[in-house]
Amino acid sequence: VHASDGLPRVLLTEPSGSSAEVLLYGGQVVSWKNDRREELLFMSSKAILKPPKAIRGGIPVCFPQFGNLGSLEQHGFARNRVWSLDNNPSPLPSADNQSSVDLILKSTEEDLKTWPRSFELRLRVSLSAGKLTLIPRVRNTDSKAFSFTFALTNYLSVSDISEVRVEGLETLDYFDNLMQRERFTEQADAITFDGETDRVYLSTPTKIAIIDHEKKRTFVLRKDGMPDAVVWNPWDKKAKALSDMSDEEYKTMLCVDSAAVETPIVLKPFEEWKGRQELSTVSSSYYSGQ
Ligand code: TA6
Repeated sequence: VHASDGLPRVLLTEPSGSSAEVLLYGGQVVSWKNDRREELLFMSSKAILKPPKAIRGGIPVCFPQFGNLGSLEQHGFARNRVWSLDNNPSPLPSADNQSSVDLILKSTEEDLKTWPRSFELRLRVSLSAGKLTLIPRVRNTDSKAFSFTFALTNYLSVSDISEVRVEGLETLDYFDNLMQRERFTEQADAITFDGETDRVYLSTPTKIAIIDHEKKRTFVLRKDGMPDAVVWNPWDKKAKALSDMSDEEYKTMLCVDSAAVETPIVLKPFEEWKGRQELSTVSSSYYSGQ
């Protein structure tokens, strides 16, 4: 763990030359570089890497509430807390030639005031050639059941949002956050972007492809335990309104989140929920929807 700018972080590397950086603040991945040292995640040039502000980029963890669907601050408080290294992670099969770190956030007296449930939130971040895997787990350490909503907000770096296509969400139902969460059904071909987009797609398939024509790169998101997917681009007006995003940066980012939003996850005492997401990149010429 090193702390160049006062923020302790873990640097993961693996033999083929890719790397990832995870901050203890927010348990947040803030960088994922491929074997050619290209940064694959978006990080705003105006991101504020200082508590209690959420960091505008990388992969923020939204827990125990996605969005402003409940009484907590937007996206809950896990991304605004300092996590710890989890020295005794419950045994998770760790595949070989992986480089990984286990982080943990436990409920504090302070948090119990705003969200009166005691929990242990764990996150394993694993790096292997061409793949970044996140395994979140939530254990109910309380004496009564509780429910929560959850998301991993993947800020993907793209060359030009107007050249990006998303495949895998065709014909699905979605809530449109720009239309008071009214429910719509996606049309039958890939999603493209020409304006502010803020949707929660429901019961998505396990694989979603984000195809960046210019960079000839396709991100493939595979997920389990998180049935929904959020697709967000603020576009120009909303980007101008965000103090931690410069006016033009919306053109080079797209959020595609693994999420459990429509149906909150319910845990009985001592039960544990486990999610999983794998982000990988393939060259778009190679990717033909397989
Ligand atoms: O991911 C969708 C969303 O809820 C958008 O409505 C937008 O608010 C975005 O999250 C970013 O939220 P944040 O609190 O990180 O500024």
